[in-house]
Amino acid sequence: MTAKPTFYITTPIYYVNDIPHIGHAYTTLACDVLARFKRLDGFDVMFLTGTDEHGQKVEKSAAAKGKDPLKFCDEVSERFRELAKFMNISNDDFVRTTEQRHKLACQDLWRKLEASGNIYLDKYAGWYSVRDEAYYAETELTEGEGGEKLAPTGAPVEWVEEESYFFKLSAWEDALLKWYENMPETVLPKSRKNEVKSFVEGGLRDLSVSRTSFSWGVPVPDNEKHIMYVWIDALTNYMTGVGYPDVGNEKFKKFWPADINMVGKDIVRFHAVYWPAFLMAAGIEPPKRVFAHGWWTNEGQKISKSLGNVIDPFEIVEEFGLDQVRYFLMREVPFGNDGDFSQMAMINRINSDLANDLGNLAQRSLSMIFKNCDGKIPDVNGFTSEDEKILAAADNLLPQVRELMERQSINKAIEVIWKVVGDCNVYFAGQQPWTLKKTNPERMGTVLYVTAEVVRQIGILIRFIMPDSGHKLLDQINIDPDKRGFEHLGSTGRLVSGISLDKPVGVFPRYIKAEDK
Ligand code: ME8
Repeated sequence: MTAKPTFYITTPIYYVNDIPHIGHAYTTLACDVLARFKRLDGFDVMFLTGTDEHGQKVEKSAAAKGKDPLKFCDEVSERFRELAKFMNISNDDFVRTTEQRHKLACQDLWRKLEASGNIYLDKYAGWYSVRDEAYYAETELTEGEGGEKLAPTGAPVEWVEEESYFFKLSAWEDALLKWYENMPETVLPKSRKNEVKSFVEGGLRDLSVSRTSFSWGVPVPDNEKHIMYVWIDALTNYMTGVGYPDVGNEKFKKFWPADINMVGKDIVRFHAVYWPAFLMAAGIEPPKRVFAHGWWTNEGQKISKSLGNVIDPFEIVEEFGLDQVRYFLMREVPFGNDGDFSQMAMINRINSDLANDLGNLAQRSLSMIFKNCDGKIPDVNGFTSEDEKILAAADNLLPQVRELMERQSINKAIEVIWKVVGDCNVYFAGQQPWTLKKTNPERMGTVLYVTAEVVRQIGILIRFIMPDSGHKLLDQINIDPDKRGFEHLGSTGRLVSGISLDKPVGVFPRYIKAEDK
């Protein structure tokens, strides 16, 4: 048997200074959808997420709550794990940067950087933002209303002066520019690639990579006065997850380098400049792709704790349903662009795309089979050109969806699936099986067969977006659990006439506001 192709995808690891919100849920969900797609498409998948637990920001948050940092991290990290479970996320591992395996990975990477002459000891004097955990040049700063200095992100900065190790980032300018050029799709979307490219072209300064003024971090090997800069620590998690520093282990050999490091646009510089530079300097292959998606706002406003408009993913899932939220977040916005979360938009998607379009198509056709065909998938004696056209549309979906998913165009992939759902509704309405019931029951059977067959294929196809609902649709037509993979799409997996159905129950209920119920 030939080995399956592999696919390694990662989310950013989230800071535990705050509880999870919709932005975190979004990134993790997008990775889940990509990972599930690949698994269904026959790949051996490794999907990693986790929490970023070191650094000043986390240390300060723990202190503000009067908690021991590790205890504080345990609690918040657990919340991120719960969210993953709650949202049916299929991650294969969950890395915490306070784990011993991660400390070993960081220290090994550090040693490699030191041994290759890429790290030196000096003194740092400059601006630092704890909120962003980032260093800024004087020229990048702006002035706040009270005359205070602010980072380009609006975060406050403080002056830091301390002995520090530096990474020779300046030496990696050419290598990075070549990497962007030779691997044109290594940073996506293109606009993000242009952004990092011009940042590098503007000249890179060496990067301070250790701190001595606090202790919540991974100690620098052989100089424990220093802890590693939280970003060198955090980025290394992508290697920890596949067993680094043991590069001879099966996982590392199989999955490195990652196919996609998925991030939000806020942290593209860390991932598409610092990270590949660290790796190249250590003689390790950089990721195949860094994809930076867009930013969600809430009813048009920036999401922020101080504005009090943070969207709790647990709450919206309770309110609207898990698969409904998964569908909305993936369908609403072209992946890569910014998006706005609005209750109206969510309700529209639930009631129109899910309840009306797909839900009704399944419910109407399967109910007719249940009532009028003895509860069995009807026999077919030949197809008309209209039947063949809609069957072909369903049969041809996978290659189109696959091509779009290769570029992480998740919303477009959903659109092409829903185009067939729409076309099938038009087919169903046009064929009028309810009229055929009296005039030509055999033809009615064929129309119902064709519609149920399209529903079967859609049920399999939507499993990467809405795993539970996909299964529920397939349960309605009693599809064998081991016949639900992508290899059963198309004409080879056609519905078998004579299969008995149970009484169909709706899979996608309409959303009705509590006060209107
Ligand atoms: O940056 N819209 O962690 P973090 C969309 N620990 N995505 C959003 C979002 C929004 N409004 N808000 C947050 C860190 N995100 C580091 C990462 S990785 C080695 C270390 C998502 O908790 C988005 O993916 O601040 C963003 O990049 C990430 O959460 C930032 O999470």
